[in-house]
Amino acid sequence: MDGAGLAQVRSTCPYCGVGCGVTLRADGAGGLTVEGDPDHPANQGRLCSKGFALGETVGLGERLLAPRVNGTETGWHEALDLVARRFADTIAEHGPDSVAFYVSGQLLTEDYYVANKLMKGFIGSANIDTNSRLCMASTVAGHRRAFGSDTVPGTYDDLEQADLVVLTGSNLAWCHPVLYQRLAAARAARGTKIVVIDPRRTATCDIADLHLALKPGTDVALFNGLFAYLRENGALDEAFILNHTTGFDDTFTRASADDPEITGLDRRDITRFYQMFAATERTVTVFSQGVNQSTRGTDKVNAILNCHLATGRIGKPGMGPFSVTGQPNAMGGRETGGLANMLAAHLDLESAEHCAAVQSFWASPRIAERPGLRAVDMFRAIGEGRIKALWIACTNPAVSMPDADAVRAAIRACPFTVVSDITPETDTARLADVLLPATGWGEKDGTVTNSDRTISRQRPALAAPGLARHDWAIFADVGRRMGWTDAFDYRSPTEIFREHAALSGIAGRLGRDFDISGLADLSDADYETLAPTRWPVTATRSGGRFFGDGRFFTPDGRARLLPVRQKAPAAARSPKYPYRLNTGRTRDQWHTMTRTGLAPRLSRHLAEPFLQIHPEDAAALGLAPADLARVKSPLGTAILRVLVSEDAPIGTPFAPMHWTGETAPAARVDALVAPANDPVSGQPESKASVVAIERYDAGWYGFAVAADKPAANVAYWARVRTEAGWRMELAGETACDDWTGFARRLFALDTEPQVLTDAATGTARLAFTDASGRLAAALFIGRRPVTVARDHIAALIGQQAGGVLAARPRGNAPDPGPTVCSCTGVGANTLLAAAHRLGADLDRVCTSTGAGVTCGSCRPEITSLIRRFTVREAAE
Ligand SMILES: Nc1nc2c(c(=O)[nH]1)N[C@H]1C(S)=C(S)[C@@H](COP(=O)(O)OP(=O)(O)OC[C@H]3O[C@@H](n4cnc5c(=O)[nH]c(N)nc54)[C@H](O)[C@@H]3O)O[C@H]1N2
Ligand SMILES: Nc1nc2c(c(=O)[nH]1)N[C@H]1C(S)=C(S)[C@@H](COP(=O)(O)OP(=O)(O)OC[C@H]3O[C@@H](n4cnc5c(=O)[nH]c(N)nc54)[C@H](O)[C@@H]3O)O[C@H]1N2
Ligand code: SF4
Ligand SMILES: [Mo]
Repeated sequence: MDGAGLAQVRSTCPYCGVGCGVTLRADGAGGLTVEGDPDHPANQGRLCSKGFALGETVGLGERLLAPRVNGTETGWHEALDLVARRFADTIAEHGPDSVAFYVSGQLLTEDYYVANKLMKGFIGSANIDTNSRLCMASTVAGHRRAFGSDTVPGTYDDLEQADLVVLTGSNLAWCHPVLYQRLAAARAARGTKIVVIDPRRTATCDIADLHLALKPGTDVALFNGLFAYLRENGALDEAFILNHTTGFDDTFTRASADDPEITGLDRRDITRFYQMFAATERTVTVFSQGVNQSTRGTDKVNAILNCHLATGRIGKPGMGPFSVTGQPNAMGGRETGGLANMLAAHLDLESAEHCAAVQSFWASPRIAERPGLRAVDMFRAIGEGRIKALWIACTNPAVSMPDADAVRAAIRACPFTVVSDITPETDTARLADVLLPATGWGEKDGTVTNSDRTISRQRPALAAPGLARHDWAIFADVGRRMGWTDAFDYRSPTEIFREHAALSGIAGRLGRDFDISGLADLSDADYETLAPTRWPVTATRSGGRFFGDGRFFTPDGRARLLPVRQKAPAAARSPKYPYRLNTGRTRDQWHTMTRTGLAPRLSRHLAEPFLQIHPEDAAALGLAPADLARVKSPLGTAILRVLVSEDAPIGTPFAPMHWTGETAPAARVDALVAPANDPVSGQPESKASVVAIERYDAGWYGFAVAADKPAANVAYWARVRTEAGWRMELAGETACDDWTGFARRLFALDTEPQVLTDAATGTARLAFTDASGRLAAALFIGRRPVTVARDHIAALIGQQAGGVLAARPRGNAPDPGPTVCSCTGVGANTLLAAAHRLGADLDRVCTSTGAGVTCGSCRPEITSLIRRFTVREAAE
């Protein structure tokens, strides 16, 4: 549709796997208003802070608008001829396994389908892997071991119909906020009991009846203990075990051998959890990256599945194991076979029958017959020169892969690297020989599948900018240029979707779970208006749950109970590396920040890379709040701001994964993470690397705000957008004797600043104004971390700001404190003042301040803020 169209378009949020429906309205000037779609089954109109801010992310300021070859803009013909030629030449010389694709769960199903078809069917290698290897691989492997298929049995409704919801390794409040809101509402309405299993106290714990802060990596022992307890207390479903499973005896013997003591939890808490589970038929266990991203990830998954299978609590209303997916199309990627060890349509690469069926359907010259390289091995092979041509699409591995410095070096050294992205300003895009401009969310047209198997349409509301093209069209064009003209002769995503659906019909006939053959004859108009649809969709069934009937996709139709053993994470703590580093997400940023980082309101919340560390660890290390810490692992180093908090367990600090060479180059946490993989799934252990921590004593600390993007070359900096421009934290080794010169370079300004210095304390404050006296930039320097009212100062850019160097809100206006509600910008101090006035009543505090009433994503934090405040007040 043309950008000028003002019609309402229904689409899907491009962030998490909840898959919320959105309604979009283009303003005709490139802008977009975004609202929750009241008719979408996933969210029924709700959105979280990230969804609400989508309109702020569609600007073209940082977009890649034309192909680039070696940094020079070219047309598509030149760029794609080069890509096709280099891939063909490399294959001719070194064979099909000398090339690789590394793709993403953020591609649409149609994009994924074409990329996978090109690699597995025509190039003839299975060297296509995806960032889902870092995300869902352990779940896929665990599902396949237990069910014989990668099937999510239940639906979101189960969370609302359950009487007990166990959340393990999932920070649902921040990572699947709308699902969390649905659960919180169900709890308020019907008293759902909630258990959170996470070493760290997270925002999700605010609705927990029980928080089990187990030692990292001990989930198998906890669930094995549960399995044994259920048996010993007669809580198993003997008939289900007898009729629908195999492996009970071995599993029970194995489970009984593990002692849940190893979790470090209080015996009474463990028993309470086991009693709740045993007593509650309607139990859902939600799991995510605390389970998957582990060298025992697949075993953790099976330990959970064992408990659900042995109680027969699967595939029935309000019960079942539930893997919540991270990316918007993690499921679609699995359906199209985007992983190096899968074939399309949930078919098996190991099965000659399946391979032959797919090859014949594609009429392809060959078909990959053995698994390709999995992400970590793929980048290792690239580093070793075994892969000589690489195409990365829709992911930023130079930041998000473990051992990220080595991955960056490998990509740089690869003889030929193609990157398809929406922006050239990523750590990975900067390494590309050929950079291809893809259309982004709001422009793309296709389908995604969310965590509960619901296929939804992403529809365009904006025109493709510049020369940007859809990812499927780029892959198909290269396929045609490599000589496979008929196989890649697609003119629309509809054609691809129909082909994908038809192939799934063959999979269905071969006894697979993924069958959407009922959609294979969709007309163009039907595809255009396709409403959210849960798979399977066949002539005989549509949507619903799997396995309630006790029939599984294994050869004998029975589910497998799997004996699994507790084992520690790969790296052991030592005197040299005495801490275990946990990593993950914050509420308002998405991965490497290429999109959420464009929305000023999302950068209000936790606007700097940080190390969340327990007060005892901080004291032992001599770290005070707002200090900088240097974190070292055997592989790399990072500098992070210290955030002292009892939420982090002793010995296990937490750091967010979001920061990059573009936003905080010293704070890329994956530079610290060891590439240790789960032996079954190949998923790396992103949450349990060992590190050493010390205070980083900078020679000086700085805070800057500016209308235009500032740029510095100092030991530490972190930069985010604000409504009026930018803000930046800085620190350097040696103090400078010419702060005016430094500030001019930082801001690229040559005017005379207003300067206030104090040689005795080492502070300097500089302000630049434009011709009409409005603040253009300001810099605050000190020998200790700078304490100024940051949000307040950031808001002064572009204003008449005479008093800026006073660095406090003017007059008697109170400092609002760090932002908690990003929708309205309400800060912690404002909320605490309201709680002081009104008491610890969440609704009253929210209503009076305006916080937490737009999207509600910050309500868990407000609850915890006012609760702690009242605890402190009571103690005083
Ligand atoms: N705001 C936001 N939301 C997102 C994303 C984002 O970038 N930002 N990304 C999306 C994606 S792709 C994904 S995969 C999901 C991830 O969603 P989640 O898995 O919920 O998020 P994480 O923060 O990675 O990790 C979850 C929790 O695992 C805990 N954990 C660490 N080690 C262990 C352990 O040994 N056992 C247990 N039980 N828990 C442990 C951590 O303390 C952490 O709180 O989020 C999706 N949603
Ligand atoms: N330490 C640590 N590391 C982790 C994790 C962790 O918990 N801890 N989590 C892991 C997990 S679960 C995940 S999913 C990964 C995520 O890691 P990545 O996939 O590397 O992160 P993103 O920032 O989502 O990267 C998406 C890229 O695609 C671009 N893009 C956006 N839309 C499009 C499009 O339509 N087409 C194209 N071609 N490009 C587009 C974006 O600009 C961006 O550069 O990180 C993993 N890494
Ligand atoms: S919960 Fe938030 S990020 Fe996830 S799909 Fe919904 S609006 Fe998007
Ligand atoms: Mo993920």
